[in-house]
Amino acid sequence: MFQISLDQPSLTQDQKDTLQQMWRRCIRRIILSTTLAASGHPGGSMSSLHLLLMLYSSLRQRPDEPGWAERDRLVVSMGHISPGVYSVLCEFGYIEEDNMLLEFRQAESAFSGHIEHCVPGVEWNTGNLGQGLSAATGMALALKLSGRANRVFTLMGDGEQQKGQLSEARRFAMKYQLGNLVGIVDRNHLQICGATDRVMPQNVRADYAAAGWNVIYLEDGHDFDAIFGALRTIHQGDLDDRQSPTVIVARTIMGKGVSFMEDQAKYHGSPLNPEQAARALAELGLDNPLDDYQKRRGALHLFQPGYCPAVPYPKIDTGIPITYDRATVTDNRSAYGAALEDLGRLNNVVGQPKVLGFSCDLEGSVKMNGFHQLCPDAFFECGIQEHHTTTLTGAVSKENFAVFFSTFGVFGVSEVYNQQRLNDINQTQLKVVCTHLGLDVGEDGQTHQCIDYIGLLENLFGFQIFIAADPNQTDRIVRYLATHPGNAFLGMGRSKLATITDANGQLFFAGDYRFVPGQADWVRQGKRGAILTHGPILGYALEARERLARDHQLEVAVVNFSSIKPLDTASIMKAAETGLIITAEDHHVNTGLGSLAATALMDAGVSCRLIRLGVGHYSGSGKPADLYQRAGIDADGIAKTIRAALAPSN
Ligand SMILES: Cc1ncc(C[n+]2csc(CCOP(=O)(O)OP(=O)(O)O)c2C)c(N)n1
Repeated sequence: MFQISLDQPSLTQDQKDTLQQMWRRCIRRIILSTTLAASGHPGGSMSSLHLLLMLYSSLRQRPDEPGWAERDRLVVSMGHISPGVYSVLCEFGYIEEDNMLLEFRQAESAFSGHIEHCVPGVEWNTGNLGQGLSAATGMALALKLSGRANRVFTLMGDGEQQKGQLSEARRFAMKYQLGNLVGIVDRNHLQICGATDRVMPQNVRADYAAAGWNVIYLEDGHDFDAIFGALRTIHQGDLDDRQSPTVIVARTIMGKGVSFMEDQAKYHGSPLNPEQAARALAELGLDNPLDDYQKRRGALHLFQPGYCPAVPYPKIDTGIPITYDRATVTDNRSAYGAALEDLGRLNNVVGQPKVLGFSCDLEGSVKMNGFHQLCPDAFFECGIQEHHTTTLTGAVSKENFAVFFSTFGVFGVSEVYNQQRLNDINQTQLKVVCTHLGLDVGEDGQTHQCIDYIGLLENLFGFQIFIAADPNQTDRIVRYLATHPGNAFLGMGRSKLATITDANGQLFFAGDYRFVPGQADWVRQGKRGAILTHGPILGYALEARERLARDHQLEVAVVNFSSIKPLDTASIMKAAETGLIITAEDHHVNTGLGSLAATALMDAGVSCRLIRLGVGHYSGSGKPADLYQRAGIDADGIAKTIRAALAPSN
């Protein structure tokens, strides 16, 4: 494999000739692939091509072992330059040219319009601009924590610099002194709608400098010598501040290499038609195999199998669960904090943490302070920068750490839904533990009431969704999360809750209890109906049940759905045997457990009366008990609904 050492003083003529030949093969692939697909982004790909070639030439990498732990990471943040990335990957033995040209943008192919990590050599799926720097920052933090000397590079667009998440990432990288992080900005001064200065003026270099980064400016981002020089400067540590991250801002030309494409915003996202492609290839003195590929593309699907990178996950000792007795009344978030502290005590040694905690200026509220005090090198205060933190923590979670990110539900899910979605797509292993869910936020009012988390997270195929009912269950779910790879959400409210007991008065979520995803908790049995619930409403449901049994001889079952995804549909069917299901939840009534139960019943063709209770509108400020009463999901509301449903005339 062609490899350039950054220890050598300068590029040799041989190396420059080789790079130039590579460039010619790559520009040919960019033109051919986009014209064959009749879509794609040739302009930006050509703009970044010299940068990509020099980067891949000097990365620490093993193409035959793409997941090699000691590799440098390269996050290409503008996923739309996929033709450029794939072209270069062909040069370094990651993929085959024929596969790329025949499959680019075809259904089922790994070679999507925006880069995906199922192509070996691609580190992170991108396409939603503005997130690559955060992902790279996460990788850089993880490598630093692991004591590894490798670097993380991220190539970004200049239009992309307009995204606010980049400012968040810059500040974080500076605060945590990520000297192993290098940003490269393809400064072609164009974006989809024209000149970057017209679309949205910005001073890219000043923005990085203001955040404290080292800034290197290249007047010609197509000059291999200059790019090599900048990378070498960083490698040699010849910087104003070696502990700080560095950005290379490289002046480039959109469509570089083909006269009629150069500096034309149009070619950001428009391919050449076959005649134009023929003209471009002729101008470059390259052959034109379009017809041949066109025929083969229609007739043959090679389909490179998607590469599935193995993602490491640490071995975590979960210790012994803490049991909160019946006399204890505490909040689930304190139980979370205590369990996390336990995990830190059992698994983290100074300088070598395995369990990491991140929060966004809400450390005390989400009860991470005990963990922070115990493991100061494993806790990261990210400031009010949730978009960055979501992507950052996702990236760290793929680097052999158990990562807990905590904030209020409204900031960890609703605010950053798309970042969580990209984490899902990137198959991260993040544990999102959110407090202050639903109306249980204290008296903060509408803006803080996260009543949509189930509906939102249900869209994310890989996220498990758990909700804790009491401190004992919280403790056990947290320990479960720590040992299981994959993305998971654990939600809880703010209030103090009594521990849940069984019909005999014994603690329900202690002793032999084990948290099992996809298994609902039958807290009470009953034949006249079944209340399906979760979180803080479980206590109210139990109270409603006791009243109905005592005062009206109506015995209904109470089933707690701590696992929303996977969902225990068998328990829903069993509940349906009673003839009446009431779902009661501190969640938007149309997108929570009630809707999931309705769908499950319909899917199974099971007919049962279903009454859905939940939050029907934005609620005001108030104590949760008062808000629950108004929403009809307190004990009174639930009991009344059941009585009415079971009244003889009904
Ligand atoms: C968050 C987000 N908003 C909008 C888009 C649509 N989009 C794709 S590329 C692009 C322009 C990017 O400009 P630049 O970063 O300069 O890349 P270049 O044009 O140089 O390839 C836009 C707006 C997107 N992909 N992501």
